[in-house]
Amino acid sequence: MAQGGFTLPKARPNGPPYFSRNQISTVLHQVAVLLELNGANVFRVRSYQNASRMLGGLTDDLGELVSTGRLLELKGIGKGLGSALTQAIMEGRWPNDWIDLHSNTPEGLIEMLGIPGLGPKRIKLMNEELGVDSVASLKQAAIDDLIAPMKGFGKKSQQRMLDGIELLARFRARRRLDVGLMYGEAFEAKISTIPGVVKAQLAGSARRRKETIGDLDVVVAVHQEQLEEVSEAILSLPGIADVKGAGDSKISLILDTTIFEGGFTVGHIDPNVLDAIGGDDYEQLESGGTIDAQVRLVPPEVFAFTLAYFTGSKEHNIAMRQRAIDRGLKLNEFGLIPDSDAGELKGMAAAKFSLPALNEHEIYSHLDLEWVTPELREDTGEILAAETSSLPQLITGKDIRGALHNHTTLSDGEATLEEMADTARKMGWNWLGIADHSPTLKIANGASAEDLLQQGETIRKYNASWLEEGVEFQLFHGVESDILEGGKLDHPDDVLSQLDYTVASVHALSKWKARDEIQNTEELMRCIDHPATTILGHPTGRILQGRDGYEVDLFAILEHMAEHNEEGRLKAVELNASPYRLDLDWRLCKHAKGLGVPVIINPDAHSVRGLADVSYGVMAARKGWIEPENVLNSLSGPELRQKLN
Ligand code: DGT
Ligand code: CA
Ligand code: CA
Ligand code: ZN
Repeated sequence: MAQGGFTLPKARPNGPPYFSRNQISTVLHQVAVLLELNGANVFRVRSYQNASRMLGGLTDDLGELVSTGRLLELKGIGKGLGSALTQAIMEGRWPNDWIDLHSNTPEGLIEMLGIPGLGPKRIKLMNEELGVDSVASLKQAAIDDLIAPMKGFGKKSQQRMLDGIELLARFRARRRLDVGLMYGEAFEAKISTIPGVVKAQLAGSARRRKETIGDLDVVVAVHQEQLEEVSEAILSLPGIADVKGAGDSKISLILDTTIFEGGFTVGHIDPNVLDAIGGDDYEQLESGGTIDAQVRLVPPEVFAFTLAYFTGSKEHNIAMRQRAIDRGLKLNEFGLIPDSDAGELKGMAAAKFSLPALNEHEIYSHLDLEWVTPELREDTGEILAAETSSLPQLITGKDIRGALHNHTTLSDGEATLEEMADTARKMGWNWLGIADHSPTLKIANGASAEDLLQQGETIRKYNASWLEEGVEFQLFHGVESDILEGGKLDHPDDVLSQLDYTVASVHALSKWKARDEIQNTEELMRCIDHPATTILGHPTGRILQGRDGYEVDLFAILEHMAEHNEEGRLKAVELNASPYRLDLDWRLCKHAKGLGVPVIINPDAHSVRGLADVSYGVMAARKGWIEPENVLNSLSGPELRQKLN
């Protein structure tokens, strides 16, 4: 029972104190919630809540607090609670009534706590009056319109529950790449430091840099004689909400945010995006989330095979296995085994006869292939390319010299023009483009033409003084114009013509989603035809885990853009690098590349920190076979200026 991370943490091996202050504070909060679910007296519930808050805010050493007796002197810690905490901290044992509360509360009720905006009091009420005892039965009750008539509920809160259930399901099923990588890298790092671990590496979709991650797969090399110790050490790592299964060579578990020592926070999110992923509830959803992880423990000589297998994709594996079969070999997670040797043997027994491979390069080489970088392993032509020495020379973070879609305090950014420029220079960039929102987008504080042109003056002034000082850095001045009715841009032509470039983006999603593919495609094409349009911003408007984009025929759009480029008019497609978007999708990058439509990887930064999001765009671009010459980001400032003119 560990829905939503409602578990009692295991005592760490070398206490006291056997638990951290964070753990104690979390458990007190959980107990309060469980008490409330079970209809306990409000004063009792409140005393646990208060104690949780108070201990969470202390900086004192827990062991000292107990041994000096100061714990009992704290306001709000009564005798009963004091001795319960003393036992937990000094002996590593949770009080029996807390254990009972955790194991006797129906799982379905705890599961419901994960629904944004729903607390224990209302869950209890609905349980008593409607017999609702799980997320599924709550959903049915809402659909049947049984919740709205209840006192203190109403239509609006019923609808909000339905929306919350849908969001929760989405966040439970998959996590965005940035979140998945945070968990994966933290977990990989923790396993790597366990004595006896030769090597630990993240595999699966996280290693392939897919835009969302189902579960984490980690492969660990360990000598057989240390297997047991290492397994035990993994199972007692912090951040494990529950263990689903633990065998000799495979551990399945659920991780929660306690894996992050510095806590888990979400940074500034642009309101447009936030709206699609739960608004005010988003932080609760994300930080209350969990992610499954599967760990495979194998001997060091098998490691490369297991890593390759669990990196996938399944489709890539199938193609690789077929290639092995064609050569009289059997490829699996244990080895690459000649048919003649393995006979009837299976698994690790057959692996003894495997061709050796110290790393993945050697596996590919046994099959007459160049090593394929994990991002490309989707069976979309990479095996043929690896056979014929024609794998792309993929873009890396070092190739990025600047980006064109960034916001400042002139619209909805958090940082000034100066701060953004300064950070870009410190990142080693050669140039930076500023494209604040246009007037129609009120929610993003779109700037007036006058303010925009004023910003241009400032930019020219900085550029002139950098030129004079011999600083190899320059700013480009653009706008992120809303695409209005009929594919029109949001400023008059005489304003647009004074800018270096225009990023044209759709923001009025509901209108675009209400129309069909043909209409949307036509409007976008009309907008692209506008002489001022340089870049098509976040081309589908999708928000990962939030909403699908509007319907549009991007193949037709890219072909249309290709025609413009052939005739010498620069029309670039944005790969919006925000991990919430990653739009253009990597699956279409290869198509843009084939058509000769330049791609621009844009962080869509709303803060100085946001500039670093460009790295997620690079991941997606790599996955889409993009090489440095396919993007505008690899140009030097002077080269880009020439191209924009
Ligand atoms: P995810 O977790 O849904 O984001 O995607 P993956 O790719 O991480 O998939 P997962 O976790 O189910 O399995 C990890 C890798 O293991 C997968 O990419 C390829 C390999 N694998 C799993 N099942 C099969 C299978 O039935 N056949 C083959 N050939 N490979 C498999
Ligand atoms: Ca996976
Ligand atoms: Ca898996
Ligand atoms: Zn923007």
